[in-house]
Amino acid sequence: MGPSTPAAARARVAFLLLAVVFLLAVPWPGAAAQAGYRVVSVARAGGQLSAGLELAGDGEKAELGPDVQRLSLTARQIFTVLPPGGRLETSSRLHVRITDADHPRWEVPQDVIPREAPRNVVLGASTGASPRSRVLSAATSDLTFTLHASPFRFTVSRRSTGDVLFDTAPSLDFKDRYLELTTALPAGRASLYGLGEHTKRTFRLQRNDTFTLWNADIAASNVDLNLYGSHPFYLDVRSAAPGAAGAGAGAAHGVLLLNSNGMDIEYGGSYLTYKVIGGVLDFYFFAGPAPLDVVDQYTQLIGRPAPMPYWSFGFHQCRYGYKNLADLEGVVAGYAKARIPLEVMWTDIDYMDAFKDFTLDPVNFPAGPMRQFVDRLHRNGQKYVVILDPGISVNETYGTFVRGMQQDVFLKRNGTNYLGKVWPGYVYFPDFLNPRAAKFWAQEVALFRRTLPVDGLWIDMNEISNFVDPPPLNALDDPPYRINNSGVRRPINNKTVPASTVHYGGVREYDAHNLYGFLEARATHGALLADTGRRPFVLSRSTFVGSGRYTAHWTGDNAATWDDLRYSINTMLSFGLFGIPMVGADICGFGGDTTEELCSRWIQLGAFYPFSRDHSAIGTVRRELYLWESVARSARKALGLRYRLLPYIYTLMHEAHTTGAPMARPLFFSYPKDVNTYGVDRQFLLGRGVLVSPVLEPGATTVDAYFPGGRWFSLFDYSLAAASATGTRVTLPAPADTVNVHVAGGNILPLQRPALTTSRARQTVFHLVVALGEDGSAAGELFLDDGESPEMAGPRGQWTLVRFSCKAEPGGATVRSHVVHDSYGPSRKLVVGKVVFLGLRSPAPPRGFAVYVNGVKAGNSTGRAQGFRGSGAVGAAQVEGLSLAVSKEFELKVVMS
Ligand code: MIG
Repeated sequence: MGPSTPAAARARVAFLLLAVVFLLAVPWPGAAAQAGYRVVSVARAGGQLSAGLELAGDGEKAELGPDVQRLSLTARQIFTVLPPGGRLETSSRLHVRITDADHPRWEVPQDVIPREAPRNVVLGASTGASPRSRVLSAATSDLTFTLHASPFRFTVSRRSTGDVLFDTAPSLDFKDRYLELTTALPAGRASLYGLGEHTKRTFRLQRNDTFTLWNADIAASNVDLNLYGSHPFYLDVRSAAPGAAGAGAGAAHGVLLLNSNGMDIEYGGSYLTYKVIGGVLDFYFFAGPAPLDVVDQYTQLIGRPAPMPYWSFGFHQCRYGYKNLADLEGVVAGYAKARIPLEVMWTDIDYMDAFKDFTLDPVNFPAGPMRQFVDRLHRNGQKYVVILDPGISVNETYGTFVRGMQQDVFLKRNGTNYLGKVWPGYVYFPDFLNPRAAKFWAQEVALFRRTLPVDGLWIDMNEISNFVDPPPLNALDDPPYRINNSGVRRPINNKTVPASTVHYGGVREYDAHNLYGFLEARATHGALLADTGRRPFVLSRSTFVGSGRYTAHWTGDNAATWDDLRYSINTMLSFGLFGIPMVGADICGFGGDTTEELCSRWIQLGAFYPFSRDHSAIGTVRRELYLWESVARSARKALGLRYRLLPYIYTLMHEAHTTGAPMARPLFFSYPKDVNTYGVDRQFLLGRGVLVSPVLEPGATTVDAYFPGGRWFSLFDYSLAAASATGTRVTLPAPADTVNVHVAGGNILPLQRPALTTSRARQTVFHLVVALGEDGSAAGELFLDDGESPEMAGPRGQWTLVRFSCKAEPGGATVRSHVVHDSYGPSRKLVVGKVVFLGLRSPAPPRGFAVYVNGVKAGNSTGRAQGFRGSGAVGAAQVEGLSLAVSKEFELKVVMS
């Protein structure tokens, strides 16, 4: 390292030290000698480093087109402005962008991902001699960028540990329709997650995994194929710092390639290669180091997940193939009779008149009776959601079509509306990049809701799915590099809108293809918000970076197989990383005939998906949960616990909305130092400390569960299932009606009573489950609002946030509440009626205990101690008959005797 000179601090950034360090260029390990580009000029201003690159040598891969001669690179730290009174600004994000120096190129539009653009820097002319390499490093950031001059490459490393996080090969390709960049990874030390949407056999990336990103209507039952959405983001957790065996494990960072073009990403264990057919190389690095920090930093850029209405955390029932209104009514009645919670009834394309959006089949789903049906659902505290497809039937007698033509909102190719074919036959597709299309869509939604006041909308087929294969019209339809579409390098036009289609503003479908689902979700969210004034619920099949701001996601067309049951965990966890925490798979499997046992095990898992919906395909056996007694038993038990956990789950929604934290998380999110958790994908956490360990195999009556270090208590019977210092495997009983769900010591969970609807459950008293850690402490929180105001925890909103903490003392424990915010009026009427302490220590089994509320001995509470055995025993105490106002701070003490 050479001398460093302090640079002028940016006006907003006090004490920012920018070190410019001159380095000797170090060749990329194992790289071929011939170079892609070399650095010809460098400039630096504030926190930004700019460089001019020039093609070195004759270039390569001529069959993919000529190389761009001159590139420009910018690297900059992006600083987060903390709220007034906050600490020094810090940078947890590094932005590196490489583009054509002479011609503008397609980039993800600013209104899709609003972001600060790099400053334009005029670079001096090439000096002929190669400038020396440079380092961009700030005292307030853990990420260091190093520019290597000749051949050009760059590295990103973690200042605090010296770990190299990203390390590009010199063999960069930059052509008009082909960009290729490879980064080295420390095989064995890097565990990668994310990149999608793909169904994968494991959650953690495996060597030789490939990811094609090109939104397609390909069934989720296919592993390793490009599916409905595109998320070029991964999280990398390192198992140890370099050279320090085992030490420093658990530091995570994230990498986004912000690019909407088609691409292949190849993971080779020791490297990752991006092969992209357009756009620019626009990388964002997120410093972490905790996994939760990474998703926080990522969703700061791409947008926080939308708050979902409280009711959407209830159970949903759907099917493709419900015949008529009587069929729907029968299903609603079936759930009520079986006393299985049903919050939301859904209807697929069957309700439409000849598959036309915003219409009702006059024979099987007639408007008047349908309206009465929805009113009845609403009176019963239930909701109704229907599907919409983007294609608008080309039909002069269809009002929606006529209005769409008048307003000129459809996608065009070769100067005329592009004609596709989907369920209604020939269709035009609204161009959601056109602001007129979003307006048109909102009008249609509002008109339809006057006939049928649906509570949410389900948007399908928005990849866009097309039943025809459009022949190529121009070069865009057949780019020189064929991405691995559908695993067989199928043309990119296959079963979708052709790449030569033109959007508003001249944007090419070639570039914007992967954005369609995002744009439709945004329009649909806006339409519902405008018409209802309430918090929208949108479920979209197709997604892109940032879709979580508007929509939930289901994993698409899985099949009723045990493999699909298992893989649903991988996809759910991936979408948590993508900033779309409200996610679930079709419970009991969509395609094929399910079996009683599979359906039973599926609801045991699916009851803990953030989005919990049973759905199935037309022509397959029905799979409503009441149809088999054993499935009904499983459902009552698992959904019973889900409904008890609703206050906790909804509090996780608040956490997701404010910090990007996934609701369903991999184990390493809470235990990043425990490398044994990195490969766990048959179990997952809800929030920080609720562990779900489902049965995923036929015939099994036990489940092998991994419990990270600490104590774990069953949420069904409060027994201690595991306690270890560093993690342990336990074979748990899992009889037919049982799913294992445990809470980790250290957590306090807010619960309510189960009920058949969420509105009923919300009227019951609260319980606290206080699971004490080994250190005798526990903490948790409770978020409350009306569940349907558009904003969650907004500055003008009405909401309450209460934090609970507990400390064990010799012979007892004290739990305290702290009201952080309380503007939700009804919170004053809500009370905690019961507190369960798990993991109390007692020198001998207690004979009884005394309860003190705010220091005064409580006479009216009752309770019992359970599970204490022998001397130095650990057990539980349950205190009932309490009436502690949620919005008033309290102190509750139990003393064993
Ligand atoms: O071509 O609307 O993934 O959930 O039931 C199939 C009918 C169209 C695909 C969706 C599925 C839905 C089905 N749809």
